[in-house]
Amino acid sequence: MSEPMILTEEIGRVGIITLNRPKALNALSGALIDELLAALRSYNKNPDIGAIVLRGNGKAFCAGADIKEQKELDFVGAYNTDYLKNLNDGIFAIHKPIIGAINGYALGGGCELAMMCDILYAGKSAVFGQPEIKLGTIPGAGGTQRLIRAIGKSKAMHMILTGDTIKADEAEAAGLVAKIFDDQETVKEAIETAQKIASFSAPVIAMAKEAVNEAEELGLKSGLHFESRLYHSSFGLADHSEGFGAFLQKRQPEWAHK
Ligand code: CO8
Repeated sequence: MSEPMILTEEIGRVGIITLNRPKALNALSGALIDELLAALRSYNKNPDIGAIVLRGNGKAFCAGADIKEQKELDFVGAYNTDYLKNLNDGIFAIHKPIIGAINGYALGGGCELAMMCDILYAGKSAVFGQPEIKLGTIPGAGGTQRLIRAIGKSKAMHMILTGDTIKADEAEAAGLVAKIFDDQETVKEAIETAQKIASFSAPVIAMAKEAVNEAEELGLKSGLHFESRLYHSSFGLADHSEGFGAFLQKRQPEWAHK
């Protein structure tokens, strides 16, 4: 029997998803993406899971779209099947926070997959890049859109037009990743942070994630309006009453909705 391309494990309220094609540096084949989305959707609807950690097995987080698979596609084949478009759409629909724990290469679609996560932790070995230009194509899963938001136009343009990579320390300085660690600590730290996030009220965490993500879609006025609406909605939750009451009574809150 062939190895599953995605491994899952639960620690407390955290679901850990591992890309498991180490011999191909976890390249994103259509089959791997289907398994990845199934695992994410399963955790998304599991009330025992509050946050998700995404990592890669072996020396790469992910080396991008499967080059052998993409080589076989022409324009019509890619267009008619919306090739790999399901990844962006599928991850966009996940309400629970996803922390990317990046060790080694995050290239092309791998860098784009990392940027689909909500928080990025990187090991010192991490290398980020959009090398598609060297293959005669361009980033196809958000690289031209998300990288500019993460690190600004000049650095994003430099990476995309030259195919040059950046290492973990530069990625942290540029704001692409939240924190860097020794490689062996990356996943552990990501899980600890995910446990912390999962300990808060689940609907409030989902609201916060949605509001932050909307900032990328909306102008400031609409974004502030959207935030205000969600903020006021949170007043209707039992967890709002509990959180404020617990603070005033100098005790730890007990969330009704985890
Ligand atoms: N696809 C398929 N196989 C790959 C890929 C890939 N992207 N990357 C590496 N592999 C395979 C190699 O072919 C090799 O297989 P084999 O042992 O059978 O020859 C194995 O993984 C190990 O790779 P290397 O021997 O090359 O390992 P090195 O340590 O020498 O080099 C590198 C590591 C630098 C990461 C190198 O493998 C490399 O440059 N890989 C390609 C990276 C790249 O160009 N990625 C962009 C791909 S295009 C893309 O992602 C478009 C985005 C589209 C959107 C995706 C949405 C989901």
